[in-house]
Amino acid sequence: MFDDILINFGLNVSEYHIRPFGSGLINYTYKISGANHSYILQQINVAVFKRPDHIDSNLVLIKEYFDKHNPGYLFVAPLKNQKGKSIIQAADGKFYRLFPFIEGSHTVNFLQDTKEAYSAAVQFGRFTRLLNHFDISKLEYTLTDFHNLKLRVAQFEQALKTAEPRKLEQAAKEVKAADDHINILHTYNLFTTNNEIPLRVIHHDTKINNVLFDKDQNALCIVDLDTVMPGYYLSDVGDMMRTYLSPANEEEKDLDKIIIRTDFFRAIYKGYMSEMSNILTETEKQYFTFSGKLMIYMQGLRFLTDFLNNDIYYGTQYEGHNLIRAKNQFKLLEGYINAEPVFAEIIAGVDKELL
Ligand code: GN1
Ligand code: MG
Repeated sequence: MFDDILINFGLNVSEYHIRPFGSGLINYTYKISGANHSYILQQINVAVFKRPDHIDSNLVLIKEYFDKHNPGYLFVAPLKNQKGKSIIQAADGKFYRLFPFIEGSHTVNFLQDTKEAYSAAVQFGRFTRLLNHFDISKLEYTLTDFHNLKLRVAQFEQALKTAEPRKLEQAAKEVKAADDHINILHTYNLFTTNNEIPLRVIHHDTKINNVLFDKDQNALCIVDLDTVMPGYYLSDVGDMMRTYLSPANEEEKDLDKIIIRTDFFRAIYKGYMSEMSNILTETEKQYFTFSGKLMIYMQGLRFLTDFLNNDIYYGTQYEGHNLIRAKNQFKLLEGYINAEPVFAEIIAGVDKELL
């Protein structure tokens, strides 16, 4: 398997051990381990990413920018093969890229320490800060309307029309929760039409397993760059809120385990702002806490929509998996909203410290 791809990069497959790697829900990822060097091979899911060449051109441009302006920055771009191409269509017709494996790095699926949250938030903030003068008009939208809540709500409403009655019954509580929080869409519509909220270079998938850590739990760099494209900073901060605050993640079935760790909120705020406070406009800053509501709500809707659509998007392991994920996200949303007064105090406290 993969012989034809590895040959393209001058590698002899017999010298490597290949095994599936990571816990992404979209692309297929393998670790290619060798005596001296190891690599990550990834097959792009073209059902999701219809234009793999767009992912590639974005990463090539950003890599060139970093090479010129911030040569020390660890940007894990796909490697170029012997023909100078960083994306290849293999004999099986599928698209692959090869990345260097960052030695000594590992990923985590759960955060145990606020230090990890702080360090990851610094990395995502730094990425957007370093690209503050990058011309975003050069970037392609690798997924159009990816974090467009208006569209996600419309997709949900469409799914309600076509879902099997049995599924609608099973999801009645979550459908109601989606409705109860529709004010999140109204706020979203306000900031997307506010011209003091600019588009920036945004990662769009800041969950913790997209960060590489060293053995001391310092974040080394960010990975999973397929959704790097123009967007709002709320996407990155909000998805950190969604995935770092609770000790149990989106897969957890026991909803009592979904709680909000406000000290992790503080770590995200401090970490992200240590890079971005001089870059963000005052208007953008006002939406910092809203970002979590936006992203948790959107993910709840996306899982719920996929459940109603018979699991056509997210990989699932059991019947009802996407409904469990949706329940989980709506529980998280409740907890988040209840903690908002505490978040406001934290922001005020940190701002004072930084003055
Ligand atoms: C997907 O590929 P992965 O697992 O990192 C999804 C994200 C969701 C996430 C939920 C392209 O990310 O938007 O937040 O699952 N990526 C895409 O776990 O849809
Ligand atoms: Mg990932």
